[in-house]
Amino acid sequence: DQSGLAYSVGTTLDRFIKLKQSDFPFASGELSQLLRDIALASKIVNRETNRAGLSNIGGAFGQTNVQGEEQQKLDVIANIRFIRALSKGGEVCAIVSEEEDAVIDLQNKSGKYVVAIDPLDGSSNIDVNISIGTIFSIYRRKTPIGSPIQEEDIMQPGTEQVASGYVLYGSSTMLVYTTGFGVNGFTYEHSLGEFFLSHPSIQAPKNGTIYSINEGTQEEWNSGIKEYIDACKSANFSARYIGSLVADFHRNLLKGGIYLYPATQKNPNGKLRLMYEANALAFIAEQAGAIATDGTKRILEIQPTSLHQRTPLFIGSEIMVTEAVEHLKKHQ
Ligand code: AHM
Ligand code: MG
Repeated sequence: DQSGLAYSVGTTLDRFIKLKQSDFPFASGELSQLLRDIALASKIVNRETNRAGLSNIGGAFGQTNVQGEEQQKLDVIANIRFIRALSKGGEVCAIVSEEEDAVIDLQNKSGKYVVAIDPLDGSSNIDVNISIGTIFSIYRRKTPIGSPIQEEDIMQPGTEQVASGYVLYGSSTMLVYTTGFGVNGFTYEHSLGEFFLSHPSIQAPKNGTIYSINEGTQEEWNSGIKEYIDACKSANFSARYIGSLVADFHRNLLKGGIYLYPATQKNPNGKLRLMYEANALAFIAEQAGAIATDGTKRILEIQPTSLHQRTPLFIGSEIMVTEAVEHLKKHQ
């Protein structure tokens, strides 16, 4: 990091991104612009999220109906907003979204980046005013710029990410991202409409006392998971589970903890999606000194074979995840 002295807590996201461009000596600024596009879309989604409880009340904001969008569900709105921002920015050639069955080929001859995104994760929490999030991964396309998009441009393992991040729409709205040079978190200041650096160089605690798993599925766990969760209980750890991956991950990243979504009978490969949920958070976890695995393998090394493929996910503090994996291995 050549710009260490040039920013501090309170630096705006825009300025931070500009300063950090020196991390990529030959970069032309497109990745920086892409990150700004994502930040802008997240501000719009944040606005919609904040008034979600009112958004079915016709005319409550004295606004004209933007193509009927106010009447749509928030995850659909978020999808529209992010796709629009990514299409208009000009840096992106293809998008993979949780909300779309197929790859969106933007037919953009100059775009060199591929984005995988879950525009609004934690869908069961949207209608009940609980934290939700956006998760994104950015890849450089493999084939030459201007040529038709190929499978190899899309199906890249997480190790190939050039940046990833999430937005947490919580008690504060935060944007946390990495470009492979550590993890930084920004808090949104509503009245100024800006993200400010609030959590520089996030380091995950090596150990923790929080475990996050949907215990309602316990009858479907294998013996390794059962044993590990029993060990958490014997140690008097705290159970914390919001049911929004971003919120559960963020808390554990800052406080120390483990998030587990194992294989269950209903979801034999786990529930979470590799390309736009697990990979982005795994990149951030590793950059912050934490771990992400599917139980046998580093998440980032899984070669995707289909767009919406699922993976078991064990992510969080190094010591806790390592111990969970030991229990899993014992029962294999
Ligand atoms: P979604 O993409 O439909 O919102 O589902 C993903 C969410 C995650 O945010 C969360 O961690 C998990 O599903 C919760 O699942 P469950 O309700 O099975 O515990
Ligand atoms: Mg999701």
